[in-house]
Amino acid sequence: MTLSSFRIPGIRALLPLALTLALAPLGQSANVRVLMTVDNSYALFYGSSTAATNFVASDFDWTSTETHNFTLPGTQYLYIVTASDLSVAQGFLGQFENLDTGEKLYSQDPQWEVTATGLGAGAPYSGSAANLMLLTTEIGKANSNLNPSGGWVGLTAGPNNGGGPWGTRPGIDAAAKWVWYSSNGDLDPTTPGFDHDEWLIFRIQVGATAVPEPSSFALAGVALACLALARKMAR
Ligand SMILES: [Ca+2]
Ligand SMILES: [Ca+2]
Repeated sequence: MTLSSFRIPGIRALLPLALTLALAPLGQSANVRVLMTVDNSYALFYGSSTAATNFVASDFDWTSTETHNFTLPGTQYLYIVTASDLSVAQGFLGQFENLDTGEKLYSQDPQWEVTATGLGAGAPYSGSAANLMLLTTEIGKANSNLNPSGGWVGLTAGPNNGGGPWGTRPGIDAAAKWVWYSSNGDLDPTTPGFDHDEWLIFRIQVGATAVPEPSSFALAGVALACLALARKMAR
């Protein structure tokens, strides 16, 4: 037995382990706190970029602020389904905190995307299998740009919390703004009441680690070194 043929199997056995450890920290869970309300109704879900997998809550009263605390299993998308009564005003107002990193952002954050289904009534407001499938289907259409908004687009901000016609919604910072999708170029689609191709879906990615932790770099380096060595010795 030569030296090289003895060592190669050992290195190859180590490779999957090293790669798994390197990738694990990027998908770590995130404890999230959401304070929000919508004129007139919403449902909060999370899932992947292509599917809604979990229902969190729904609410049908714009005057009440809801608090939702939950743990995301890893890097996920929050999905917020919204619809209005097409009367007076419509808007989504909220603040979102990652309790692990201390990050906080508002409903008008440029990381949000919005899409318009144009389906009218029948928005998914529960965690039933049918509703998860309906939302997932519409996410798929948005990802393929096959809906009235032409896919995911930027949202349009209206007044800050405290502005009309809603007044101050309790528990949400004054820095947060009411937002909506503008189907007609209206610079403030939150008033007057109008059907901007409802129902809408807002989404944002949460838990993404922009810069891998030092341990990830180190482990990835080990994996790459193993790979390079294995290739060299296999020649
Ligand atoms: Ca509410
Ligand atoms: Ca309304």
